[in-house]
Amino acid sequence: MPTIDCNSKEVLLRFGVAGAPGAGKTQALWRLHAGLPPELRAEIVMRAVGEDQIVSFDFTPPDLVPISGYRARCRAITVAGKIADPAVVARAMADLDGVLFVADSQAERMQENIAALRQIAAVPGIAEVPIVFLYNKRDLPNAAPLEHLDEVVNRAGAPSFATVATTGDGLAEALSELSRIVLH
Ligand SMILES: Nc1nc2c(ncn2[C@@H]2O[C@H](COP(=O)(O)OP(=O)(O)OP(=O)(O)O)[C@@H](O)[C@H]2O)c(=O)[nH]1
Ligand SMILES: [Mg+2]
Repeated sequence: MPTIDCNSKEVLLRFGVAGAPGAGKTQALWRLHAGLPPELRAEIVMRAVGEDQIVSFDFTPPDLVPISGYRARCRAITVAGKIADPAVVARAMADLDGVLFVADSQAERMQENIAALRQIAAVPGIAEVPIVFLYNKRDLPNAAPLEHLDEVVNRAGAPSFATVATTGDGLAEALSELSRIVLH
């Protein structure tokens, strides 16, 4: 559920960036940040929780008009690197308003994609939260066809975008779709 701050007249939304190890979550987060106009984004914040690190930044979605004087402030959140404590992921991914799921397009990574989907699906309340898929690493020669990803990771037919997180291709479109779904 969005948090409403009546003092600053802001609606706070939490977007989780989830996906298999090495799928491109960190790259996607940094590229999304770099792609936003500086006046619409705050600095990237890295917070250590035990041995794990939560990476996040706040932004105002572009092309968004204030509703009854309230502005949306969004926070993109991911957990960095090898996960030492799964409870840290569960906490970082709690109370989300939207999920960007980064799927690794490489044919041999489908089991890892499925395992990561199961992990996010286990977060309480997540079934009601809008999800947008990033079919990432489209530049690699061993990328599976998009239709294969639809079948394997996205049976429900949620919106999906072909992305290359290292160049930023497709990321802004995916974020803008998620913001649109969550805010409308
Ligand atoms: N060719 C290619 N490489 C990518 C792409 N996205 C990410 N990578 C590479 O894949 C590796 C993993 O990317 P990360 O962004 O660290 O992935 P991650 O999901 O954050 O990984 P963990 O935090 O370790 O789970 C890095 O070497 C990236 O440069 C892509 O679209 N194309
Ligand atoms: Mg990472």
